[in-house]
Amino acid sequence: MIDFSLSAEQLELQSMVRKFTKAEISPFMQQWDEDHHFDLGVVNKLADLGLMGVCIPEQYGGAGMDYNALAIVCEELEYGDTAYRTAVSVHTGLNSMTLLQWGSEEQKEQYLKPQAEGKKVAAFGLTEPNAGSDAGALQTRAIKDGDSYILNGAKIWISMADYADNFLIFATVDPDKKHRGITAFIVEREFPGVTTRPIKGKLGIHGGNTGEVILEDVRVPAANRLGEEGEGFKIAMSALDNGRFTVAAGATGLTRACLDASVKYAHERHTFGVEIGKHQLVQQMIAKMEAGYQTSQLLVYRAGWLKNQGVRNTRETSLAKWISSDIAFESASDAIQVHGAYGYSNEYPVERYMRNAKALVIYEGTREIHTVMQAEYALGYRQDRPLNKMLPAWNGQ
Ligand code: COS
Repeated sequence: MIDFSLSAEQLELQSMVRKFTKAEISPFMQQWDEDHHFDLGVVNKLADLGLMGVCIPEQYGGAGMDYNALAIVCEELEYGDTAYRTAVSVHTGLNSMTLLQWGSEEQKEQYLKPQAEGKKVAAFGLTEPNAGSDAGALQTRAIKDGDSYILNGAKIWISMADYADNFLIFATVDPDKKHRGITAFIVEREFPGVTTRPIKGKLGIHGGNTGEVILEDVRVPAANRLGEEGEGFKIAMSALDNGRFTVAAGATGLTRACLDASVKYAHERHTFGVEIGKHQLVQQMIAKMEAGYQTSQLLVYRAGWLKNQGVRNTRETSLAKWISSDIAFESASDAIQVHGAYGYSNEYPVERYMRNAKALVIYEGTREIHTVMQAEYALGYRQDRPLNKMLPAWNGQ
């Protein structure tokens, strides 16, 4: 049976987050973007509404909803701005869901629960100055010392670096082992030797925080190792299966924002004696946004449906991320075109949408990485096998 309807609970969630975005994000966003201001108050309000752990089971402090509920949250938030969806992506998608999948009961109690309750903010530290797409080449070192590890290295392009309480940090215990030496650690900001600093001069997401995380002789208890030594690359990739899902879901929201802004403007603006929506070349751009929005949403919900079943979805998630982020960028570019010269100024939000959309095409796997992955799946060079620890299926109603 195929069911395309949202449940009553999902519809309620959608309406709640839509209202939240309309009241708490959209009215302020142009100014925040101009001022490069990230508002932690928004995250605290999201936490109060249970939205920082929407798909984490109730026993670990979450709202216990399904994985497509997370997609709904991401779509609605990114309709307001990419910054707040990104906060949820790193906190829930990349960090908390990874603790749910790979953590011990003690780690879930100590770290997952306060994160899902929104009492602690979490981020994800994989990328390094010399290891982006080639994540297996990371150089941050972890050296075992008694009952702890000493971490040294630097992470870059870390969303929420300056606000996170907890980081999931990937380091190698043996560089000769390449990706099989990579190991995951839960690192608290409070651990001596952890410092962060913001990255300036970004093209977009001016209203969000992106930074560096520097680790200097950081002593991490062995109890904070997530999974086994050498299991970190798999953990990072499985985290990306969830992070990419949230990016794809956010991209649908951005595309919808482009569509709505363009439709509104197409009714308001008149040229050659008619509103511009009557011109077929404007209609073509609007039709493409509509088709792109529907396509993205179908790909996202299919990936979410697979997550709900507890099966591997790397292939489907990668496809959703690739296509939805490309569509968001093209939609934003077309939305500017529909607005003409006005679209080129920050009097309208569409120039912000385009600057933000470019990030989606780059982070959590560039367009090129996903293109290659899809080709490899099609050619039979890449296959998805079940993992020893899968993201738990959703068993609720
Ligand atoms: N979940 C769990 N394990 C996974 C996995 C996943 N989604 N994807 C791969 N693995 C495992 C593989 O099974 C393989 O295990 P073995 O060593 O036991 O065989 C191992 O990880 C290596 O995987 P693979 O052979 O696919 O690695 P490749 O080097 O071919 O490709 C790519 C890796 C390029 C796909 C990967 O490095 C990648 O996704 N890079 C982009 C990184 C990224 O998105 N960075 C953004 C960070 S957040 S801004």
